[in-house]
Amino acid sequence: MKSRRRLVTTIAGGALATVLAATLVSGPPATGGAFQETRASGEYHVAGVRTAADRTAIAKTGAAVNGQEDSRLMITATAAEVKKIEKLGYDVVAEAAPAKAKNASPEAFPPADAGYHDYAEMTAVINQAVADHPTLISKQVYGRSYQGRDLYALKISDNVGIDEAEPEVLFTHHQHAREHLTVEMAIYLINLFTDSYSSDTAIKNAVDTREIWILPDLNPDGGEFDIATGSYRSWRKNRQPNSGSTAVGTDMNRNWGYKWGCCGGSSGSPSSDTYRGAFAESAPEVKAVADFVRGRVVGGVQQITANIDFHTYSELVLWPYGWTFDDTAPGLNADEERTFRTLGTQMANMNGYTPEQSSDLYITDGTIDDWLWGQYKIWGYTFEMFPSCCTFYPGDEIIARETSRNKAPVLHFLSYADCPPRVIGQTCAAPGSVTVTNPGNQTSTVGTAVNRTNSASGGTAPYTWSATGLPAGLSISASTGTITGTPTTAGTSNVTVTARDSSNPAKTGSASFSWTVNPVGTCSPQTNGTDFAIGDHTTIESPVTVSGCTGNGSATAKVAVNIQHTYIGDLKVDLIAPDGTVYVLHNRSGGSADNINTTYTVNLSSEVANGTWKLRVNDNANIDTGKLDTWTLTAK
Ligand code: 0X9
Ligand code: CA
Ligand code: CA
Ligand code: ZN
Ligand code: CA
Repeated sequence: MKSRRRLVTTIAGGALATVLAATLVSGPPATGGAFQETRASGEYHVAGVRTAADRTAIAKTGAAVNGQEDSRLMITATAAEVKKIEKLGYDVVAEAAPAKAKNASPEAFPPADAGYHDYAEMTAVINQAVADHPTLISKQVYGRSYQGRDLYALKISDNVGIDEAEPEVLFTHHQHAREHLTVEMAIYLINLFTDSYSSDTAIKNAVDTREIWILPDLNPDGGEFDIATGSYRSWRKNRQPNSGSTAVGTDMNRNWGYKWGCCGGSSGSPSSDTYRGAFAESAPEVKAVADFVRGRVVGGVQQITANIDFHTYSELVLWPYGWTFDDTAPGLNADEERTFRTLGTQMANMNGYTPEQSSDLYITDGTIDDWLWGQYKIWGYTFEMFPSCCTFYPGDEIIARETSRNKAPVLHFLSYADCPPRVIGQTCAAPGSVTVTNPGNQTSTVGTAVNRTNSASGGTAPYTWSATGLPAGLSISASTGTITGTPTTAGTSNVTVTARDSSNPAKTGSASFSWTVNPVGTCSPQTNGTDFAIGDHTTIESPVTVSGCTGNGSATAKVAVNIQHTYIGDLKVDLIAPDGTVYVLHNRSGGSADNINTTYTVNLSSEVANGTWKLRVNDNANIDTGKLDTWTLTAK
């Protein structure tokens, strides 16, 4: 088996000694100064930790596991959690508080780390990107943090203003306040996809064929709190108070609504750094993202296919599940596990991280990747970024190197987002489709009622029908596909009717046509769009009223007829003038052919145009039947 980098010492002895300058514990170390009342936990390492079972036992106390170096496990823990870990028989050692130059201006990074972006600086970068590339990137506010900060989602794609049928890929950043490098990762991706679009064909291809969502800062309150005093506070959670406790904050990555709190992978104690919250999605910042993801269900189909959730640190590529040690479990079969592992390993080979199932670290429950997969089968990965160990606060000089390090894996990931199982040679079966009969272009008149039924085949009936672009006054019945109503405004609309397989919502079909609504009282084409059933041995008559014309009809008048019938040799079709004159359009020709979809030219120069005309259809034989769908008379 491949040696796991993160379990191997990678820091030179001197650096290690500095990082681990530590004293044996006798209570939480003093960090946080003026904000001591909210700072229930401190930084420690636990000695003699080697297995996922060890780490899970320690995580179960509620301590947040930050990373591992040799047999030392870095944690953030309350005094009570430290006691529990000691009871398990481990030695717990407090870390020295990180020494960083104080910063004079509040809510900004210390001068030595000025290359990092606080919330305001991140917002400015986003706004600049949108201003520079308005056709490629758009910004929306998908919610507000507990303290009221705007939560931003950036969409990046060609035709960014249109919701196209392209795989949507979600990048999420900064669930954990102190993991500031993840915001830099978001900024790197935003700039990469926009600034390099016209010069880098791989970028252009990714942007053109995908709809990329970047949520750059899931936890702005926590991030601002972490830097607010000029000394890092090592804050992890959001900044939402907890009723009945002085301890602040929920661990957002234990608050998602799939197997929330199931498995000892989170804490029920508000003072814990892995506090799961009072209920799933109790953190407004988690609820906002979850609502955003739910909002990407369009026509019953989740549009987002894949996600990377960025964290620090440990240099890992992780995949579900976190709630169980088992590689496969309900909702995650062997092929899916192999897909996760293969794509995860390929990405790790590109950035030099270590690939593993997330529970190989320790059991977690209520994490974003388990939720995305468990709820929506979104291929969700967690990246733990630089360093391999042991700090959340690497200097700003590493930002460019450690963000661009993920360019290749992110592009690779995007290239498979249409169908991740392709990575193991599988295809993603096309859902199939429903065929909607195109009714042809439609005409009607303001104030005259319309009633036309659409038809479809393939898929599983009954279909769910919808339509876009219907003329004002008309609507479609979701269960029958019948368009009814009375047009209120003259004009031409482009209508698309869609039928959706009732048992497989991914299976759809649609037809597009134009619908012209003529004003009343002008000499305009007249349509009867009401369906008339044509039974065996029956005659039906469908009227239209022409008004606003002067004199007689045209020598080349048009009669457009749309009949659905399974044997047109049964049919005689006549146009009857207002005075009763009969013009034969179709007389039992065509044998067993289906449907009449024909525009006839008729000499109406001896007929007064105005008045009520009829289309008469007679069926004179058994077995085959149909309906008059629609017909239009252009008398002049
Ligand atoms: O504990 C976490 O939430 C992540 N580590 S961190 O140090 N950034 O806090 C790891 C989560 C791993 N589990 C899953 N991704 N399911
Ligand atoms: Ca697009
Ligand atoms: Ca889309
Ligand atoms: Zn994290
Ligand atoms: Ca018949």
